[in-house]
Amino acid sequence: MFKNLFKRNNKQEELKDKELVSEDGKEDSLIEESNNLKEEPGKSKLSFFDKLKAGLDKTRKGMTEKIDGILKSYTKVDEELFDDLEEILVMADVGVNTTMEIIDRLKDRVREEKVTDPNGVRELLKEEIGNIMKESGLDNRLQIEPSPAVILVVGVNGVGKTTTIGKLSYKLKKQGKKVIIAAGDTFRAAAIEQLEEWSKRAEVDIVSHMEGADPAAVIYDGIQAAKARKCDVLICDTAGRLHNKKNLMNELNKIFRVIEREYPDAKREVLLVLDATTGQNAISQAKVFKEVCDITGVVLTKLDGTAKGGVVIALQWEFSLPVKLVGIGEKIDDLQEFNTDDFVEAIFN
Ligand SMILES: Nc1nc2c(ncn2[C@@H]2O[C@H](COP(=O)(O)OP(=O)(O)OP(=O)(O)O)[C@@H](O)[C@H]2O)c(=O)[nH]1
Ligand SMILES: [Mg+2]
Repeated sequence: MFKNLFKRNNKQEELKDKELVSEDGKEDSLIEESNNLKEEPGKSKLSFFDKLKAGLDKTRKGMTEKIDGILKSYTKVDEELFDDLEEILVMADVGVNTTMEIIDRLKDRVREEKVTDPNGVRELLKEEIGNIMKESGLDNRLQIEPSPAVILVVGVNGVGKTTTIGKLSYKLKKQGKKVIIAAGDTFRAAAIEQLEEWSKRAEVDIVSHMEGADPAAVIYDGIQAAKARKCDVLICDTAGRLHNKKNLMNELNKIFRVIEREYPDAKREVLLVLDATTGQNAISQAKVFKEVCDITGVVLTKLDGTAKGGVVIALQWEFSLPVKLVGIGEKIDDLQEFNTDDFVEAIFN
């Protein structure tokens, strides 16, 4: 009965081998195409929800529209229908375990509510996806009140950490917060310059050292500057190019120790940035980072360029990681706070 799932599972095992390797640029053409739909910051006529919907367009096409097609092609609710739904969810990167759980619950609901018309299954599926995402009682809001707060941004290279920091600085500044950023990715000069560019665009202060400097020393200076300038939020970039888990753990632990010692009263967020276009690879990265440090939330970027948005469901249910922000484009205002109800509405409506 799970023949399709097992086929898919092998593919996922292959992807797991690529842990900590991002697939940067994989769906570039899709990203470009989708970004052309966006308007300039400040001139956007789209509402928050319309923008989210546009950002999830490919996921809706890859998942919900296929579900609708399948439901239309059946005249009764049978085992084969559930198998087809299962396959669509797995292909949309909902993940095998999460998909099986959703389908089991769906079957229970169909039985309990004596649903015989395939069209009746849609609403139940939507509800069960929402339920499973909210089940562990995750709080999707950034915990940065009361001030001060420090946000450490981690993730493998190319996932969108620096871009997210730029967008988030802009967002928080617009909300009236005083923001400062620390260029903790000292791996290459270009990374520091890129963050400096974002600090200009968002009009927030930045603390940086030279290429090759100790990241923990940059964060230390960032903390001193945040205190002296009475900033509400300090956002720290980190390097994505740490080749193995041990290096990653050492570097992050050093940074955590500095924060612990120098800024013990600051609220703390450790945001793991994952690239939605990498689907199951993002899941593998979440596993590795969860082992290395206490991730408090996920930023899922590049949702605009992928049909694999179903990965959000697995992150929240299987890994108990609240998705706090989603990236839906490359522009400064293409970052949104994540909310499960809006997500489910956006893909099902
Ligand atoms: N379409 C789209 N592109 C994004 C999004 N977020 C980031 N990007 C693009 O992804 C690419 C990589 O982003 P960076 O912010 O440099 O990624 P990083 O994680 O800092 O990478 P390293 O510094 O190399 O570790 C850039 O071209 C960004 O414009 C998003 O939400 N949507
Ligand atoms: Mg970067």
